[in-house]
Amino acid sequence: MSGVKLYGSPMSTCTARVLLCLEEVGAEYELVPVSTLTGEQKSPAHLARNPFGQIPALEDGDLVLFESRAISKYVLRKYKESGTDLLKEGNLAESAMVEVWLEAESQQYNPAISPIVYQSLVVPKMGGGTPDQAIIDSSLEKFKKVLEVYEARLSKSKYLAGDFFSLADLSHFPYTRYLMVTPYASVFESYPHVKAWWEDITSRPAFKKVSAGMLGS
Ligand code: GS8
Repeated sequence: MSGVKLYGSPMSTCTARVLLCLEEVGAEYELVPVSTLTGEQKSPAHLARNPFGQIPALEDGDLVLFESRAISKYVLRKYKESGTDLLKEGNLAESAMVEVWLEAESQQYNPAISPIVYQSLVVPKMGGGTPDQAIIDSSLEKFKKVLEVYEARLSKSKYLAGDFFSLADLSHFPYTRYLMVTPYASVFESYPHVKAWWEDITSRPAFKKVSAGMLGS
């Protein structure tokens, strides 16, 4: 069976999410570089893969997918024979909890954390611009409220969806990884269960490998 092709950049958060899944299941894959630094994601060739002109996109024969969370589920389903079960689809309640915390990641956690990362890492690095402190401060307030919910959850179960590692945990990695190289990493110090969870998930070999390809490692 030939491997799948992932179009993206190892330093991009959404590409990293899919790379983690591919690594967790031990899939054979090719990472085809598409650089957002040169605007390649808007080229006709890439627009044919992702009509929104963004990375990542995945090609598996004639099947072409975009949206990193949807691609991640496809990868985990395709390679479920690997024995790595990060979706728990054999159990109705467990799989529902995976979905709940995946939604929490994309609808609550990500909107709060991403402006902090964007302002403090991307703005100065990419254009040499000055971070907007008002955006950082209001996002930090929002993020702390989200972390309070996570702290309560993780004081009851080892991982987000239950006492098992899942795609829900994995999906939080890319933006949190970048938060940890900003001056705001210390925000986690006030949430001991969240901090312990972060230390646990980042000790996984797949996380170490994908992290090494990201900025600031
Ligand atoms: C978001 C993709 C995205 O924002 C997903 O795949 O999950 N919901 C989508 N991609 C970014 C890089 S993420 O680090 C991107 O392609 N940015 C360049 C652009 O928008 O032109």
